Amino acid sequence: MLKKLKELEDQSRQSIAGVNNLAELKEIKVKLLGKKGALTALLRSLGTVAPEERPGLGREANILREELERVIELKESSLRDLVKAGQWEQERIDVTLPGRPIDSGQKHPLTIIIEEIKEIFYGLGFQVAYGPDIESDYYNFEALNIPADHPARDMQDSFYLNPQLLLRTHTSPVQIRVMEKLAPNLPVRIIAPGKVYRRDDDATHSPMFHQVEGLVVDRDITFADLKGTLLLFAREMFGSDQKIRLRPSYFPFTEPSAEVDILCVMCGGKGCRVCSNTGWLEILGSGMVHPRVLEVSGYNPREVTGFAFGMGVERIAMLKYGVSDLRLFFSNDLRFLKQFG
Ligand code: 2NM
Repeated sequence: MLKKLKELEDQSRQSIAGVNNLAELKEIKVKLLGKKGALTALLRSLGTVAPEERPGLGREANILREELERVIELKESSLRDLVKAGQWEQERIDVTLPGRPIDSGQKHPLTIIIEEIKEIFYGLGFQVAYGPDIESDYYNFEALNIPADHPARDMQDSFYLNPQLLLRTHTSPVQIRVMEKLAPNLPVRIIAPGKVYRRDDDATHSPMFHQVEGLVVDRDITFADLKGTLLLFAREMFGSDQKIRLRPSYFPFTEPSAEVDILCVMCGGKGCRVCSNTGWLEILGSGMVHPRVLEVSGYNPREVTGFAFGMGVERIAMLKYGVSDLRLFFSNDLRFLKQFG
């Protein structure tokens, strides 16, 4: 009997030592110490042993039970530690690893140009004015002396929402609204940046594009003020040695009117493919505000005069950045957008 106990102890110690997960350990515990376990069976068989040997054997068996319980408990706690260590390993963070780079956004090239234009005119005492993208026929055309048969008024050329409302085709209506509000106060010195809409859509036209228009109204404003202001703008935008050239033109809302050119950004005036060998590139339209436009806006054209101008932001951006395709501004291609700002 004593030998059997000894054998059971050796066996048990061995199998407990060999176990490597908690479920197996529990199984062994049941097989040894459970109601139907090996040690329990041994104790039950004490009845078959000589009565004088029973107390000694009983004591030995109980010592073994306590001993095995202790060994199992130790094993259990060491297995739990292993599991825990595995979990820690999985959650381990290497704080010395470099961070993921954050891909920061940047300003759109058109935003950069608009901000630059605004800064230049702030420096000349201009204020910035805004107005609605949806305009009435009155502010977009009639107040600007644009006749009923003008092509811009055609359904083919403008986006009409109904017979009275359309998407503005220029930002001039903003300037009419400002004059209406301010009159007869002087001076008026504003620029109007914003989106404008025209019904063309090909490689060189977008149905939506951006404009900045400017307006000055005061006593004794002359064509010289127009020239001086636009020369200063051209120098600040395209370099302090820039030159401008004015060519006669026509707009219904100005008289006289002039297109303004700068020296070709590509050849500096020598003549090349970009400037069709003229040495000059058109950057804006301008003129002295038509007396009828001043009048409908609340000013007396016998007392005040004004000049106005308008430029396409996309065109300025293309010339300044050397962008050859207008559509790049609207394609949201990061390879393009990343090159600015
Ligand atoms: C241009 C060219 C010439 C212009 C005129 C006015 C207003 F409202 F004062 F009459 N605003 N903008 C103007 C004049 C715009 O763009 C090519």
